[in-house]
Amino acid sequence: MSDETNREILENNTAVTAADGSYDASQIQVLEGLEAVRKRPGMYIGSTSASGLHHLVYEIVDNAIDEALAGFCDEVSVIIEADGTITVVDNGRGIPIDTQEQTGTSALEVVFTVLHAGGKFGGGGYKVSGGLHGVGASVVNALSEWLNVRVHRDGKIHEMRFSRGDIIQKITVVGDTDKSGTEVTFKPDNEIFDDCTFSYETLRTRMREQAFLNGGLRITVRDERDGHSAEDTMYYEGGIREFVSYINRNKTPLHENVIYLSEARETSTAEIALQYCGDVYNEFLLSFANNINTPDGGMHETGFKAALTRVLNDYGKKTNLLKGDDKLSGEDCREGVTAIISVRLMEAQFEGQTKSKLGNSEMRTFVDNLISDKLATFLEENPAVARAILDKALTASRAREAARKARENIRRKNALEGMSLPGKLADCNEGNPALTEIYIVEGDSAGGSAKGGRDSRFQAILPLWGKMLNVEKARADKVYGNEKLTPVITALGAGIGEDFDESKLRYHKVIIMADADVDGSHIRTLLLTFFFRFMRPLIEGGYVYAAQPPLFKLTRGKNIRWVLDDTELETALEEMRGEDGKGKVDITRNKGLGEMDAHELWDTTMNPETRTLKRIELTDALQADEVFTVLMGEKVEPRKEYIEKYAKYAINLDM
Ligand code: 28F
Repeated sequence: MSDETNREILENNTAVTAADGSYDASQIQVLEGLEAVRKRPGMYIGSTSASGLHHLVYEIVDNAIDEALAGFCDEVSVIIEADGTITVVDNGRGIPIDTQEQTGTSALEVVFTVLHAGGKFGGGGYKVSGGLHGVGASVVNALSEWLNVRVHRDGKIHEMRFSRGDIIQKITVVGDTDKSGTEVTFKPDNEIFDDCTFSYETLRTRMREQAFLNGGLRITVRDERDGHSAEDTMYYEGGIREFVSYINRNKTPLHENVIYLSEARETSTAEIALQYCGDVYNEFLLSFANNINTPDGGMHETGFKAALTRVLNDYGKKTNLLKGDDKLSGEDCREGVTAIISVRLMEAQFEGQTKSKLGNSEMRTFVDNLISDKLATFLEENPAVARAILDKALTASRAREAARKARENIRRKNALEGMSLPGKLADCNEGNPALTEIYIVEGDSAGGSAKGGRDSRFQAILPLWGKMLNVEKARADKVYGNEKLTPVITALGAGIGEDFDESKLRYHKVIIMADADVDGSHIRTLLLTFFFRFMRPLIEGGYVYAAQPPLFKLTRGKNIRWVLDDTELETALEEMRGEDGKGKVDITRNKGLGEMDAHELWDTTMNPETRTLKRIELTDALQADEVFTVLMGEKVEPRKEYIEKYAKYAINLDM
């Protein structure tokens, strides 16, 4: 509704009139309401950026999903039309078009012109879904250059058209139909949105989530823009059970079937789906209220966590799995769990800065009671599953306890006689860490020539032996006590995890020197993953480097030359062949550090004047971590995929 139209109406008092010709408060409310939306769109859809644009679609889809929740619709389609506009269709009853006596308007008109219309607030009572907290279709209408709605109902197709909230065509029968449902097409207003381009991927991802949350509802997303054509249909009979299975698809579940608990009450429902996995140590919890994701949690999550901890502890005590004063903490009970909590309620209160925390306290007791009753029963009826879950929680608890003790005794040791440096460490003379560097070398032979070649004034050598602990599978307690990693921790002197103290670092260059073969790449990946997971500031601070030993050895008679990589190979060859270019030069690939004597190692790889060091960025370590997780994780499938995908760039496997 444009401003002058409003002013004109208000001044001349001619009006948007109701059937009986009166001009009443409700019309003014409509005008002011939609005008307010256009003045401050961010108040209603969060922003006018891409996320606000896509919220327009979610609002309309939300109304269709309400119709599904009411039990009258089982298919929704979202189409990005060839011209970039959006159409949403449902096969529900169709919005009522009969005119209400007292207001002279139809429910159809109300839904698209009155703010907070459509039973989301008070009245209708059947809408419990959320959209952007129920601002309804009228906001979409106000922010659309045009919007058409077609209702298939009672054998006729009834159409109404709007522009920026103004009615430009009252309800008109435009055809016959043997179907029922509602179809809305709209073009976002480019006076409001700087970019009106919809993202298929964004819509598909959100619709997949909605299909999981509304089991049995078939949602189709289609892109008809030229060059984009795509179509996906999402349908999950099992609802949030299948959501959990989808999230766990690359993991190893502890128990075959997803645990599903639900309860329906007068004006609210709660559903929980959960499944533990043996090969993960973190918790994955997603919660929703009225189909809206609540990343900041709130009362439903609080109820879930409290009840889960209580039920597992009670079961542990009753079955004697928990001895004496053993007590599982909340995080012990949630280690390895994937859980989806979905609640629906009438007057959902969303709190916090980003309105993503559920405030209704009655939902805490509702979910708590649901879990306390039904999970306890499930455990009684499924002792094998219960046992597996308890064992996982118990292990987590003991590991946490061991980590605490290990941390304690490292602190005590530090406090008492300071860390005894590892026997294998060949330390340097310089005391100022800013001037010193430590080479972590794979294997004793390389370690030997590194010790021989180094400048002991400022270079320390720490030879590592054998394969590093597979930290992907280890919790903190294993790392603290591990005899292969402890030398690294004590040599660096800065501790690990939350104890890491950069000011205690004994060297400001930590150089990983490993062979350029797969073994070397393995030890480098393991070390980077260890640093990434337990000494992240070391990487963030730019202290970590990878030595770059020469890849090629050129030999002509007595003359030997080491070449860093293939970029320098050509020039080095020409120089060695001499002026006539006839000299025979042998090229061999450097098999490993052990091939070089101490002098060569110094000259090519350790001498600050002539060496090349690669500083490790966080991305390198992150990639190492991902490579590590895939290559070292339990699942064979992702590893196979990764190797197939990267095999042709063998070098990438070498990080
Ligand atoms: C593509 C978007 O908006 N679908 C909708 C309905 C159905 C009814 C309804 C909607 C009741 C009084 C507010 C039909 N028959 N899809 C949609 N489908 N709204 S929105 O009623 C409107 C509310 O005013 C409906 C009987 N009861 C309700």
